[in-house]
Formats: sequence, C-alpha cells, structure tokens
Amino acid sequence: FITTIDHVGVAVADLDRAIEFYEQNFGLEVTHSEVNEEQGVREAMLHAPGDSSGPAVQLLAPLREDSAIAKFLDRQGPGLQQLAYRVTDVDAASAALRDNGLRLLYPEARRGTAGSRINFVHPKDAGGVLVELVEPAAGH
Ligand code: MC0
Repeated sequence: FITTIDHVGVAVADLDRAIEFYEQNFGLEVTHSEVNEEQGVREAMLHAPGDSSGPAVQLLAPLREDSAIAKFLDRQGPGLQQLAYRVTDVDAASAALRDNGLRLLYPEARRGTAGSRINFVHPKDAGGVLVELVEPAAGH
C-alpha cells in the first residue's frame, strides 16, 4: 500500500530561518506552506528544483507550547521528527498495520498537508521512528 516516500519531517524552532538555510545551502525550493491548527504547526514543504512530485523535506515549527513539535524540540532539540510514506488508502493501510499489532495514533484519519488524510504509527512500535501515512487529496 506504500507508493513512495512522501516526505521527511524536520522539527525547527524558527520556520523562516530554516527555509532560508535550506534554500541557501541545499538549493531546495518551497513548493507549499500552510498552518495546521489541529496539529499545532506552521509548515513548509521543500523539493529539489524540478522534482515537485518527488519526496519532500517538511519543515515543522510549533504554533503552541502544548503541540507535538514543541514537545519534541523541548526534549531533543531540532532534528528529524518523522518519516512519511505515501499510501493509496490511509484507512486500509492503518487497518493492516493495526492487524499487525502496531499502535496507530488516531482511530480515524485526520487532515494533513494540502487536504491529505493522515495517521501515524507510534514510534515505539516502529523501531524508534515516528511513521506517518499520507493519502494525498484527489488531484495531488
Ligand atoms: C516521541 N518519541 C519519539 C518521537 N516523539 N521517537 C521518535 N520520533 C519522534 N518524533 C519518543 C520519546 O522519546 C519517548 O521515548 C516516547 O516516544 C514518548 O512517547 P509518548 O509519551 O507516548 O508520547 P509523546 O507525548 O512524547 O508524543 C509522541 C507522539 C506525538 C509521537 C505520540 O508526537 C504525536 O502525537 N505525534 C503525531 C502528530 C505530530 O507529530 N504532529 C506534528 C507533525 P522514551 O524512550 O523517552 O519513552 S504535523 C504533520 O506532520 C502534518 C501536518 C502532515 O505531515 O500532514
């Protein structure tokens, strides 16, 4: 059910400064940015030039002190926070992983970047990696 790596998420304290760093040093380009209130993040997706449908780096900055990203930054500082796989059907993928005994964080998929539907596998059930499942919105 996994079609590709959708993105790798990096927790940052200051989104604008992080974007500048990735543009200036790695030549990546911002292809999308948004605020996700439910997830408590300001985020930007960056791609290599000409590869806007390929895997992205997702920069994630906290909106609130009680958000997942604020907690991550407090505990371990900035760095890799998640690995996101693109799936064709997040409900089927979540059900299959639940059947394998892995804990999914949400009973039902929630809204992710650009209208996608997302769920997460708890990092303790995935070798210390927070795994996100992303079903892109139709047309994306
Ligand atoms: C915590 N742990 C991690 C981790 N976060 N390990 C690897 N990667 C991470 N990102 C480890 C801690 O070090 C600790 O290990 C143990 O997990 C704690 O588990 P917990 O007490 O159950 O949980 P919390 O309170 O630390 O929260 C972790 C959890 C949370 C993954 C449940 O961050 C969460 O709900 N994440 C899902 C939502 C999210 O990440 N949103 C931001 C991205 P020890 O060994 O010390 O016990 S939003 C997004 O990504 C959207 C916009 C999108 O892409 O579309």
